[in-house]
Amino acid sequence: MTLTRRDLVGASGLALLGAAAVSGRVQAQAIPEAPTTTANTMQPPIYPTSGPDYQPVVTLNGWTLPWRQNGDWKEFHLVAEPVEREMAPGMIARLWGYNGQSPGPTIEAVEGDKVRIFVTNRLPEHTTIHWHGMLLPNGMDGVGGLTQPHIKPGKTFVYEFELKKSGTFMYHPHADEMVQMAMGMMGFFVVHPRDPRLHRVDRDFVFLLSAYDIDPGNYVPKVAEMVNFNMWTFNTRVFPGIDPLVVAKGDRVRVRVGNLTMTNHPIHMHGYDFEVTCTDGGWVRPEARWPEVTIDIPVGAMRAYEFDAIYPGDWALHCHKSHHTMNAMGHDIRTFIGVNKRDFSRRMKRMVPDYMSMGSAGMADMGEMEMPLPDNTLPMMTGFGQFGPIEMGGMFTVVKVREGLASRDYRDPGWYQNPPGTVAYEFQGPAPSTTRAPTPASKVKPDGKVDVVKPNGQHKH
Ligand SMILES: [Cu+2]
Repeated sequence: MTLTRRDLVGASGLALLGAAAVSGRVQAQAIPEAPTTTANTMQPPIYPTSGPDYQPVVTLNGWTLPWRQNGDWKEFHLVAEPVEREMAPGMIARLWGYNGQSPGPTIEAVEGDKVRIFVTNRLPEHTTIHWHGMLLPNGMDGVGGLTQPHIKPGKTFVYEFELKKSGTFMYHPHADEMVQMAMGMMGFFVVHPRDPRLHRVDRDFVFLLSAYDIDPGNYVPKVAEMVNFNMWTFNTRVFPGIDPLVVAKGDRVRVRVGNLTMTNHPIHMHGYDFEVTCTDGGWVRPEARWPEVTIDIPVGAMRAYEFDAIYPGDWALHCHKSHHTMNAMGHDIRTFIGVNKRDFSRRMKRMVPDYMSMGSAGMADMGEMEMPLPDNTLPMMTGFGQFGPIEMGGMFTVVKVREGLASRDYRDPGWYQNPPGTVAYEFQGPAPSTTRAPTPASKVKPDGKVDVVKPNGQHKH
């Protein structure tokens, strides 16, 4: 892991042995280190070395927060601070996050654990952390003003609670929420069952949906935006910057998706059907599950789905709102399909040499061309696969199911080698006839009236 250590108060592990018996208020000198990372690719999961066994989650383009056992307590340290996040090669966003990145690190623990979470505020304004979905004492719920005083800049607060149930939860500020969430402050909190056999899977992926409005050439999101976001992300990354989900054939796989944007996202996975097995409210009873290929993730909610990875391949996983698989898109683009723009382009090029007309036959040409872009933005449709341009952006990645991967191997295996004879192919026989029956039954006349041909051949105006 590319972690660097930031020891805020100079407390060493040895000095803390005396604090092992602490059961209530924690002493000031006992703040654990706050690990930090600038990595934007998936860091190896942290396997449990003591206590109940569990299959740790992997965070797409993210990492898991190391903790310290202190007596009965698992201690974590989150630092709210400004961060830089590369959304994909070619674009950096200046955001707020936790411990060096947005989203913050995934917190992982076991049902029944007592957790003590130190939160240090290095932002220019106050903050809090709300533990979304957790059952906890009211005063630990993290709603600034309602359940606790705000954490002022430079201050550290302590949250302490027992993990009453396993499941998938999120954390985010409940202070100046519009700004702080629009700036990227959020993370996952996964609680594993105490019984290692319950809900066991072989691979367990987590990612958060977040959205930003960053104009080309800018670095900071517009925080007042409510509707017109242009960067639709998995864990604050966009395609082609999103890690693939690498899976061994035969694995039982879980994908946990949380939505902290301001709209719903129908998450669709190709090649499989699957079932929702967990929401942020808890596990779904087996008799209450039904098959799906697309799961709508409501705003402020989490859905986890599971499948048996029996079909090898490179299977697309994406939001089904097609505008959400685009990067930095201008919504004022007109539709030019069917319009001949040759004359117009020639005249425009005389005035603007870089001018490029597009869209007369659709917009697929945008996926192929390397247009000159302003600084710090990304092409709207991009990414190349083994057969050509993928023409995607935003909320899109690939589930790579392969035979014979080692259980802890998450490295990108490259493109799928399809068995011979199993790829769609070009027809090589005689060209199809171009004569077709005339189908239009109406046409617009020069005076603007529509000429409708009735079935009996008479014209009606
Ligand atoms: Cu979407």
